Amino acid sequence: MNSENATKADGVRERREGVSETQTGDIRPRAFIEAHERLDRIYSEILRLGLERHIVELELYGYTVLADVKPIGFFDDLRKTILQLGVEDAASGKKWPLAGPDGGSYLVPWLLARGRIFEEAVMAEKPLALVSWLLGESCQISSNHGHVRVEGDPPQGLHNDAPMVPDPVPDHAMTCNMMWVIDEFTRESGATLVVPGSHKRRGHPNPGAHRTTVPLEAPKGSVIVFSGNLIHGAGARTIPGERVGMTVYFKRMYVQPQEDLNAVISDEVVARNPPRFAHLIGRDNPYPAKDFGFFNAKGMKYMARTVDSRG
Ligand SMILES: O=C(O)CCC(=O)C(=O)O
Ligand SMILES: [Fe+2]
Repeated sequence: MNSENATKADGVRERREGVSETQTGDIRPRAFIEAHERLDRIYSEILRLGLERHIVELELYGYTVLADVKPIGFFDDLRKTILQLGVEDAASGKKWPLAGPDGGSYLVPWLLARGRIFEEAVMAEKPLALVSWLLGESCQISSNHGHVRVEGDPPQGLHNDAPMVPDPVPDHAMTCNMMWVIDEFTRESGATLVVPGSHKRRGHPNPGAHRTTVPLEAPKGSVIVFSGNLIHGAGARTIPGERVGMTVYFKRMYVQPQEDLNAVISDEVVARNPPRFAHLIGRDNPYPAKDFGFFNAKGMKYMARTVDSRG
């Protein structure tokens, strides 16, 4: 390319990427600087909240257990609310069995659209900082479920949370979960079973993987965060009573959500929450385009290039 062409090409690039040399003396494209500012914010949050140990655990094992996320009374309220919504689902013929028609375990879906307490849970700063570490600041909520497991049902099949993605799944997580431990997780109570380190395997489980699992034991009041690449599944409960867990399932922006929460959460609910809530539920998604337009411009900031998978 001759120098005249090079200058022209630079001019085009500057207009497209918003080079900001004249304002700051920093010649990097603005979109590139903004992508790094997003990383800086993730880093500052980890340090501010003292979560460094949890980052090491996520890296080594693919999961980590957080304490002191909310007062224990908050977990009691979650339990009461989830069980009440389960009763309402059953009454209206919408109970979602988790272990076939003869099993007693069930799912309580769409929680984020069904009570203010769930809005508070999804915005809890410690688990959200770890989710942002795994998926980047642009991540969104895919679904929010109560998982009620009772004695007598078989364990859930082992899986990763990358359904429909062929092996090898990407090195980085495309999804991850907060698992709110509303009742103590022990082997007997039906704790989630995991294969530590399997998030590095980049694949769906092999036959026989169940022999390599350990229960994710955690006291009531914990929040477990785990990579969507981790091999896991709910364990079998072998004692009376119910194990209530709650997942907030997160995804990268380009993954389809399990629940179209954006369609059912009102503007009033969005307005009473921190600004990030709107993005988390998909208010500013660039796609799908609406009203015969090309894209929603509010979401375009996340489409800039980055050198990091969190960008
Ligand atoms: O309930 C659990 O322990 C795990 C649930 C789970 O992994 C899922 O539903 O994908
Ligand atoms: Fe799962």
